Amino acid sequence: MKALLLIDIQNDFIPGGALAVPEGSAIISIVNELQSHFDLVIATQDWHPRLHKSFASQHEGKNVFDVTQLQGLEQVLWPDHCVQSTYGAEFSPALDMTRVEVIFRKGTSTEIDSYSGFFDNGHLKSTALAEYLRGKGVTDVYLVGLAADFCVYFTALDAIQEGFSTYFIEDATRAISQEGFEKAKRDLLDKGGQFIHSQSILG
Ligand code: VGL
Ligand code: ZN
Repeated sequence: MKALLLIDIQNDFIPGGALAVPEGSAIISIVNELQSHFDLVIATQDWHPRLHKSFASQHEGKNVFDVTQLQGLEQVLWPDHCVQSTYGAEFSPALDMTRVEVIFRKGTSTEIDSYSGFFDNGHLKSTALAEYLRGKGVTDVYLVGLAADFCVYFTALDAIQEGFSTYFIEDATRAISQEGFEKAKRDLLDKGGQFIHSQSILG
């Protein structure tokens, strides 16, 4: 069983949004086309409380994109984004959601960030995504969405660690930093992740 995971395709990560990923909207038509080629489609949604500690606005004297410590972990400080029940947190209106069976929300604890769809950044709490996928008989996980160097990367890392055959559909993702993405890609390849192009699925 093959599952397609749509990672954080939300207004705030698309040009015009609070934490826009360059060319973020370019992936959406590909993602929409890919969906019918999978047994199961799920989505993740970055879903932060208004005063989330990953926001630079919550740290006096700090600026957006500064790096600090949070819960003993290195933390990039982001612009306020994906605040629960705001337009920025909604899925892009261009994204086809009709085949999405379930939405896993993440980043809901104020004190810790959560890039992966499986766990928070400290691996303290699980979202139960792995159990959900195994319960559906999923063996292969295909990843698309935003951002390639953060939430897609960390979701892929956990997918590999959870024992799923993990495929990163490179042209259906975009990164915040190209340099960060190259590093993430090397790491995933080292760990057994596979990088493919949507063409190999769409034909
Ligand atoms: C993300 C930074 C902060 C992402 C989420 O979806 O990649 N990046 N929150
Ligand atoms: Zn976030």
